[in-house]
Amino acid sequence: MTHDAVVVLDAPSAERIAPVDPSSPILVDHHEPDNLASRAVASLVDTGAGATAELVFRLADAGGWELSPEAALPLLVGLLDDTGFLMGAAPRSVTAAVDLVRALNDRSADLPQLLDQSRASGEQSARALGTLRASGYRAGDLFVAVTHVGGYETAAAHALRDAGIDLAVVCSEQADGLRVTMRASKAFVEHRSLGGDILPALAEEFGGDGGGHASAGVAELHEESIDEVEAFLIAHLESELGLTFATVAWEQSSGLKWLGSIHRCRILLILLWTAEEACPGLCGEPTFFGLLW
Ligand SMILES: [Mn+2]
Repeated sequence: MTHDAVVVLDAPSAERIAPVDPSSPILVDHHEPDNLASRAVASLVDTGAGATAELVFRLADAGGWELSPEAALPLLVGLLDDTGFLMGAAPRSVTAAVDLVRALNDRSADLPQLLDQSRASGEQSARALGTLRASGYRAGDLFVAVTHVGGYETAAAHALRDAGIDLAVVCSEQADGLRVTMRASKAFVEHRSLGGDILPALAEEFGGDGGGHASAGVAELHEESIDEVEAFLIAHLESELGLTFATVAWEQSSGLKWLGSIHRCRILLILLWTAEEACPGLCGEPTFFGLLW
């Protein structure tokens, strides 16, 4: 196939677009830069952009190209979907969205069905199973959860994030290893970037590819054991952050313990009462038990 140029969109590494392997691509991306950045002949990379669609919009805008409704529609869907409907988006992303809405014209009627957010049933069970299967770690205010699902990894990660977990790690088995999907809180990102630090470190340890954004990313690892990945990740986080993680297991609260001991007292009393009934005088005055009861 002959071509003048290869434009790579929304992918920072050659591994992410394999088996395509362009030697000198034009790169448009908003992920943390990886190995495609050094071989690109021209690039528009901005990790502050809400979506790669926003960068395409900026190119069109800067070039003075007219945005047809047919072009504006997918760009707007990309921008809204990638930013979670502009939740926490930068002013520049919001401005781009407004311009794209304006360019929609009669295609605006197509928007609702393209942005349908109702959850598929598989997504619901991934959220539930991912949460139930999670093992938890805590260091001070920082919570980490590691879990595994069969699919809808992103949904499972969001469920854990919704529950207040700072670093949600969702593993899923693939034909040749594990996919590890991560989402992180702002508090976590202040320490380390998922796409810049954590996921590449996993890929380096186990082989494969890892990257993405500061707070969201994925690694495809040549490793089948979730336990191995989990152990390495926690040890890596401990050495990188200078923290010690404790596993979070279910602990009986002191109130419940107290209720438990009351329950044990009652069982003891019933036993004594029964003994007293069987052999009167064995435990002293029966009315004493009656009062206690
Ligand atoms: Mn994106």
